[in-house]
Amino acid sequence: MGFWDRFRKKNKEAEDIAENSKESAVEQAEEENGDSQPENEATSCEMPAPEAAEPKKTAEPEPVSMQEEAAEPESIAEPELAAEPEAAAEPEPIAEPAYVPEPKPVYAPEQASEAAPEVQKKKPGFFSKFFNNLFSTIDDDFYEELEEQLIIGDMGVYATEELLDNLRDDVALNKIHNPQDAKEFLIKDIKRIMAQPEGAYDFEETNSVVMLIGVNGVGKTTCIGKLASQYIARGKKVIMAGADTFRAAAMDQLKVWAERTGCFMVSGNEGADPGSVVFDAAKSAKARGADILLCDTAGRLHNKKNLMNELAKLDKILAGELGDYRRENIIVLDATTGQNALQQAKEFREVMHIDGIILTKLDGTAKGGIAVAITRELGVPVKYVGVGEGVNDLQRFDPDSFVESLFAE
Ligand SMILES: Nc1nc2c(ncn2[C@@H]2O[C@H](COP(=O)(O)OP(=O)(O)O)[C@@H](O)[C@H]2O)c(=O)[nH]1
Ligand SMILES: [Mg+2]
Repeated sequence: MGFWDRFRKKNKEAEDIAENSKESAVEQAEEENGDSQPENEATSCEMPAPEAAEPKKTAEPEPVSMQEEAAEPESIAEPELAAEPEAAAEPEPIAEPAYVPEPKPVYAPEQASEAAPEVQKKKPGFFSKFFNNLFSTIDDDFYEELEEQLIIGDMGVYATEELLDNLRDDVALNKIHNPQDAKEFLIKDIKRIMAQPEGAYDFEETNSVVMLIGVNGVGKTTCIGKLASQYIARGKKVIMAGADTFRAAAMDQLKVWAERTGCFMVSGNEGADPGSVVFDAAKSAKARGADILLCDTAGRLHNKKNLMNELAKLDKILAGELGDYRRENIIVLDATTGQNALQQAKEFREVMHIDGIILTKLDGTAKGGIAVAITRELGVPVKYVGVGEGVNDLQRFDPDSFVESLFAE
């Protein structure tokens, strides 16, 4: 059986397993929730207590808690949405050959400000071994093996084919015989795919509302906290909207970040209509003259259209209430989930415009290729990468150093 046959067979098996586990997760959640409906409670605005840990300079002396009138009580949150089907382990689509390098972080996190930033340890990139040890010349075996490595490294089918086609052209045109020279062309071509569009971060310099979407566990809430910290440190007035009202724990988690960063947060009680929370947050943002409104959302079942519609509703409310704010919808994807992350992005994109990607947990995988696959297939730029759980572990995406880290020796 050829490589592609094996690849397709494995993919099919993986899809079947994922589909079965999603269905059973939904069924289980429905059983657990039964018919009980959560109360539709009024949305409240809360301000972290002034003694919050690590208050940043822009913390406002607001009242600890103040009630605001809830927006038109809309249909209550559907309890079964809180299921987390993504927890089902998605098997790796391809068996890895023996020489695949040990998984090591692909993107060395920047040191926190206390540490010396120059002492960044270079880790071997996912493709370093391939170019170092295996081939001394460029022949059919070289291309075949490179293709397999690019796929295993999560580059995706489209990017892999495009990169190989371009490489063959470059090799012929420049009469290259040495794989090391081919590597340089390959690096250059991946950098081309990953180049940031102009104005990728313009939203940070104007009034804007940034909504983070993505399935459960990818790191949305954590990213809201990290972003708030960065923006507040830059003197911006930030408000958080806790629109993940499906679980009380989700609100508590965001509250911790609000307290840590000294950020004003609008939230609802468990089961409250997320639309009401977002509506109130938008009103607060206007009333308080916020620079940036950060909206946390629930991690929904990405394959359920009706659930996506809920997100689309939030999108519309924000557009209606904050027409003069710039809109930035960012999908948060977990780099360790490989091709599954690409699939999630495609499904979310069906219901709303996506302006950027935050790729989290790059510290937990050696395969950064998923960033290339997503950018190539969706044409959406990666704007930030998560490289750890700490408040400083979110970096602006730097395409050049990212691509070089994939090939670093
Ligand atoms: N190692 C690592 N863990 C992360 C990163 N981002 C988030 N996490 C962790 O992932 C888990 C889920 O994050 P959370 O923000 O609750 O995800 P959400 O369900 O999308 O809101 C938490 O334990 C986070 O600390 C990252 O970049 N690296
Ligand atoms: Mg969350």
